[in-house]
Amino acid sequence: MKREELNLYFVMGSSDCNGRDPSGVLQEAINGGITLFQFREKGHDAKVGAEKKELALELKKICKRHDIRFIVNDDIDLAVEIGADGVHIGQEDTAFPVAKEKLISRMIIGVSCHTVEEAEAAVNHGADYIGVGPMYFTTTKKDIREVKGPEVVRQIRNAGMTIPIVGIGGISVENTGEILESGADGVAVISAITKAGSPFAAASEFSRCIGK
Ligand code: TZP
Ligand code: MG
Repeated sequence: MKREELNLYFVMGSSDCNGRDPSGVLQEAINGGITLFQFREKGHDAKVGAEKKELALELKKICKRHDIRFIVNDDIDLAVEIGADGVHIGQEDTAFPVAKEKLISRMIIGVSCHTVEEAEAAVNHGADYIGVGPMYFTTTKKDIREVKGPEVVRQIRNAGMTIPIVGIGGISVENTGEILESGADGVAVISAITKAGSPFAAASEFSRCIGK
């Protein structure tokens, strides 16, 4: 994948949208300039089964219309079934080789990493990009690891890794600059867009700040 695709990575599921229609939120975010989308359907009221699939297909269609690639969080079977562009897996999710085996070739695989060691393992497995975080404190994900800030990204770059990196966790327009300065190719954002009064305005501000 082109590293520019990670510039403004929007991550979202229905429970992130404050009761708003996820399709509308996604459409606004796309209009505001997001460069990649991840469907992350989590939380106590998350959709499952047929409803989850239906929402995934709806959001994928919107992405496709605008040439934004559509990544599915964790659910490899769903990703394959609906012809997603890729998957994103965490350290506690399906092991990389198992995921790789199930996927259709050319599908993107992103991996969440929290340390230089995890990043090295992901690179060795052949990950297309890594998500590093949490950069800052966030209440969006309940089981977050220790907050280490952009310093981890700097350590990964200093260890010589050139893999595309996106920072995640508590990212706002205000702290985006320091994430990019640490060596990340972009920012992955949930609440700063989904909980904004105007997801369009929020995504537009990020785009301006990233300047690409
Ligand atoms: N992984 C690490 S932090 C996080 C995920 C999925 C949540 C990011 O959400 P927000 O609202 O942008 O802090
Ligand atoms: Mg996960």
